[in-house]
Amino acid sequence: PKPCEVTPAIIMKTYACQRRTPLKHHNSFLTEPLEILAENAEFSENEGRSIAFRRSAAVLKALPHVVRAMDELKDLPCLGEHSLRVIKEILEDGTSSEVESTRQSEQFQAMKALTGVFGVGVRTADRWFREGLRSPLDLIHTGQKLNHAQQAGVQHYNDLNTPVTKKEAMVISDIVERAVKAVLPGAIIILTGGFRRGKEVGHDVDFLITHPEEGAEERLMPKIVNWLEEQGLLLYQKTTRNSYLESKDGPARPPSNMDRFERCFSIFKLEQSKMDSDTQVEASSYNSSTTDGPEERHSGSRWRAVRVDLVVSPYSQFAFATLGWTGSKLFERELRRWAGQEKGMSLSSHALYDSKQQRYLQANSEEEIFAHLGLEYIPPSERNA
Ligand code: TTP
Ligand code: MN
Ligand code: MN
Ligand code: MN
Repeated sequence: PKPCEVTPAIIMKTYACQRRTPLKHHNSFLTEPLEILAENAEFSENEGRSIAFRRSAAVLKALPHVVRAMDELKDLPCLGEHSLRVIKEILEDGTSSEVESTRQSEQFQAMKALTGVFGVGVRTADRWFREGLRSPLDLIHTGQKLNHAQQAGVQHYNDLNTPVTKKEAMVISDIVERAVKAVLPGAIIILTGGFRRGKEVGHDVDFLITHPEEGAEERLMPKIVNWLEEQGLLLYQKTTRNSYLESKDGPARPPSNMDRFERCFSIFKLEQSKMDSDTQVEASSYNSSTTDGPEERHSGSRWRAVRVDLVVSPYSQFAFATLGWTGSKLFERELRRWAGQEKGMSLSSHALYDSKQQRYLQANSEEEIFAHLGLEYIPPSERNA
């Protein structure tokens, strides 16, 4: 080694969409605790606080080395006083007392369990918590009034809280392809969400569907859903119509980060192959002991419930939809913040509007969208902020 070699300074950009964030990084021992605090802030509907912790964690995920001392952090953006305090405690003591007491708290654990029910958001979980409920079983025992989604969520609680593997995602991809090809030949289907970013497991499987002939994709979802239902592949589905076409202001900025595509939140009934079932017998028999119907488990066919999101986009919006549905959620949020604050533009999963030029900027690929935004292209595998 040369005698006067210096460690080059790490240049850490402020927005997560300006940085490469790989899936596997070096600082989980810091990011996981910070994300516990972020999650806890979400449970108390303190969004600002939650975002601050998530931004701190994202900076540490982008570092090319393990953090060992506080002075390594002095030139990094986004690290607020509270996050720094937590990091310092972990570096010195191995754990943070605030994080550990949060993890142990009855409220955190109950909120985690209750929001873990498909169809239950923070508001509902919080109301139940204040009424003394702590777990999905309490919902059954106290005879809570549940909507259809929540009923399915309770019924398949264990399955839906068992991570979906890449292998299962591939089996579901094949099914979705068969369904879509059967009802609209020539359609294009891509896997989005965490699996597109290279994750090994996910909480669901996300798909985006389009057709090169603009308009051919209209009202496609009910046909896909019918096909799947005829094959007995769906345990639950809720289809929402495209509200973008129908909004009277045309393709103006959608009010929130919720997009308006035709979409389907569903639960698939995934048959488990002989090979898999040999290794999963134990897992599914203890699964069935709580909420999943035991009679179904004993009937010979082994299956499990998996959450699947289907989204249909017109071809002209496909690049925006692909970018918007690939995530991560923080990466998406940062892209929109960058567009608004730094570029005077408005980005959604439908379009990019340039306020200065007062016009929409077209794009046929994600690369073109990054270019419009003046950002270096970040591939999906590096969007794991
Ligand atoms: P998720 O499926 O919630 O998250 P994920 O796939 O990144 O992680 P996991 O493995 O836990 O499933 O969302 C995927 C992307 O879809 C996310 O970037 C945000 C986007 N999205 C929308 O654009 N609109 C929505 O209404 C929802 C729910 C998600
Ligand atoms: Mn590395
Ligand atoms: Mn997902
Ligand atoms: Mn999803």
